[in-house]
Amino acid sequence: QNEMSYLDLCKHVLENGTKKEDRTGTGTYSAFGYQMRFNLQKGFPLLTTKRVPFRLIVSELLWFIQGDTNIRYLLQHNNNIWNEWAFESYINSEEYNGPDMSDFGRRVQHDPEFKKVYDKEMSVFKQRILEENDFSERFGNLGSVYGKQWRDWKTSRGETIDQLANVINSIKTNPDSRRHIVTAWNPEDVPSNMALPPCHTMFQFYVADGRLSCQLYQRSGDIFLGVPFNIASYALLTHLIAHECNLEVGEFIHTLGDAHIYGNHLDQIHIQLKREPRTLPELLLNQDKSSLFDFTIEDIHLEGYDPHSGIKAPVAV
Ligand code: DHF
Ligand code: TMP
Repeated sequence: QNEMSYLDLCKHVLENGTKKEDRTGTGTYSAFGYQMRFNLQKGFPLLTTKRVPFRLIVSELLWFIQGDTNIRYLLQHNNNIWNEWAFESYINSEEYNGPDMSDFGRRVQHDPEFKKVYDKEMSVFKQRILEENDFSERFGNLGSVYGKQWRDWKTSRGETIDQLANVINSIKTNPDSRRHIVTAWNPEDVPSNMALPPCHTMFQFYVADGRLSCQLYQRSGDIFLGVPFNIASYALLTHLIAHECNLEVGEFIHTLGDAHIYGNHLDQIHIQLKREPRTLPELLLNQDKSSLFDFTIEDIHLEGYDPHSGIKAPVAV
């Protein structure tokens, strides 16, 4: 069963992980180097041992595919998963003169009074991103993150490269190639030019027996919050590209560098590990669309998703 490979990852890190400090000051249990395989013929790998909000995964992936790096699109689709990283650059700017927001990610978890002030500032911030064009251009942009590197990689000669269009073209015209690669890791832009250096660093496609497979190298994986999103997101991308290239789907192979469970996610992970995985859902794509670039949220549906209840956890900023 596909979901077991995720649950095994959780167990592996609980049993073998090293207690390790991290950038966010939260503290993690971490292991280095781990690989999971998901057979996409055997259902769509959206976890059932907790509810994972698929609509957020769809809008985030379409945002990448469109080459967009501004959280305005996400907010328009009620997707708040990138807010903290845009907010961070706003409060560190000259323009911000509200209450002290330093270290907000940790303070909201322990200080209810501060949380009220933060929630208010965040809601004003979101409102302004949605309503004010110039504000959104200055503070909604996360920098040279995924969408930028996938669709609009800047070369030293001042040209741009559309890696995603190129890789689709190479899958169609030269399926046996060993060079179907997209990289989000641009050393020139790391770390100064972006909100968060890309976690999903590079991915490669592979065609055999009429099936398209994808392998992702993720340098850093937040096992409880980020990884379930990442699995579903790349599985969806593989389906969309297979659909455009008239191929069946093969496997999604997920290779992790620093695979970690945050210290404040342990209770959640233990709850999840006690649950019995259920049958995976199936993905339904609008058959009238063919190009990856034409897909909208309404063209992508899941059938038969019947997960256990959601489990809340704080995100480390
Ligand atoms: N930082 C950290 N520390 N971990 C991450 O996973 C992470 N992911 C980022 C950006 N920075 C990150 C982008 N992706 C959530 C999921 C993915 C994600 C960011 C946040 C998240 O909080 N998921 C919640 C539900 C959120 C909601 O419903 O709005 C979850 O329970 O899955
Ligand atoms: P880092 O840049 O210090 O590695 O912090 C990034 C954190 O975000 C780390 O916990 C991994 C997590 N993360 C994911 O797991 N998946 C994602 O897609 C993103 C953007 C981040």
